[in-house]
Amino acid sequence: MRNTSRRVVVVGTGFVGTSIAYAMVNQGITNELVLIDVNQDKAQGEALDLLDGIAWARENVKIWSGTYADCKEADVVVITAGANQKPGQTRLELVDINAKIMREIVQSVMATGFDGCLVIAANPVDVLTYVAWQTSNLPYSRVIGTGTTLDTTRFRKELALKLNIDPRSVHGYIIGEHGDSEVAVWSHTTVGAKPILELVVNNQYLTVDDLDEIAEKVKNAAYEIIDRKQATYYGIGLSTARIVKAILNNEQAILPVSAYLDGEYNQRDIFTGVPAIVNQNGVREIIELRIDPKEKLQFQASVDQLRQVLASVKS
Ligand code: 6V0
Repeated sequence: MRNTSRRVVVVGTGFVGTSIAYAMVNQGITNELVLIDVNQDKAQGEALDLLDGIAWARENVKIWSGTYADCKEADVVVITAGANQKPGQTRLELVDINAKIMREIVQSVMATGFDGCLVIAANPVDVLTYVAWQTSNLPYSRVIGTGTTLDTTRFRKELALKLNIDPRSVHGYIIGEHGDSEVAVWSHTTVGAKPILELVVNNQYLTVDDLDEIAEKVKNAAYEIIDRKQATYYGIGLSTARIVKAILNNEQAILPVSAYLDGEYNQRDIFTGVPAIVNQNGVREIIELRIDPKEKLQFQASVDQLRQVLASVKS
């Protein structure tokens, strides 16, 4: 009989790791879920708590708190372990401590013979995805950062609220750094199939000021939430679950993940958020949008910013 298990290991069972786990159980994305944390009691408690609802879940899921040995048979290992932003702190400021944690974890995962996809959510996610790839020796296509998936859902939601349209009917991407230098790609944003820039003509539905305001709101969303509740996790929980689902189901879905650029967008040797086709082998292909000159400059500035931070941790 064909082995039908779909095993996902989540490393780091804090706010983000548990939200990803909960989203996956809720949506029946996986049927084997392993939780690992340096704080074993926490991982154990979270596994027990998640299991308590299993009779009402969409499908049966085996959930346990495990060890790195469980990664050997995993299809996807999601890494969320690391410090999170404190009020006022940028994502890039987390780099030193989290790069060290990332290297340790990826070494432990790879030592088992793991041969699936790594999905990185810890921040600064673009830089840490590079660190994870470098440490893993996996092909770059199999190392994926959550990138701007969260920023993109925030973007679609803000536009949707403004226009009173279902966010799932609003299409567009935030690209570049998951952070302060991210870029809203207005030139390729549509509502239904209608280009958003047509909606600002005559200011009928939106004004140019509205667009600027929305981009700023999306960029600052995490700060607004962290100021009020010290962490953000539901949005990234759903965003990461979406990526894992695309991998496990071999979906060929287009998602704005942090992917390795090898000439696309005129960039090489960097991971950053760009729309990419995701399937069971990770990133199949990067979608290269013909972004406008202003967006190109913004994207370049975002990548430059990432390169600077990456240089400080690259081994
Ligand atoms: P948290 O609630 O402090 O959880 C972190 C967990 O990692 C804790 O349970 C730790 O015990 C554990 N941990 C630390 N070191 C290790 C280790 N070496 N091995 C195993 N486990 C370890 O933080 P939270 O869950 O809120 O955030 C985790 C990371 O996600 C942070 O870097 C956030 O900045 C990042 N986020 C990323 C987002 C994205 O869009 N990619 C969004 C939100 C947060």
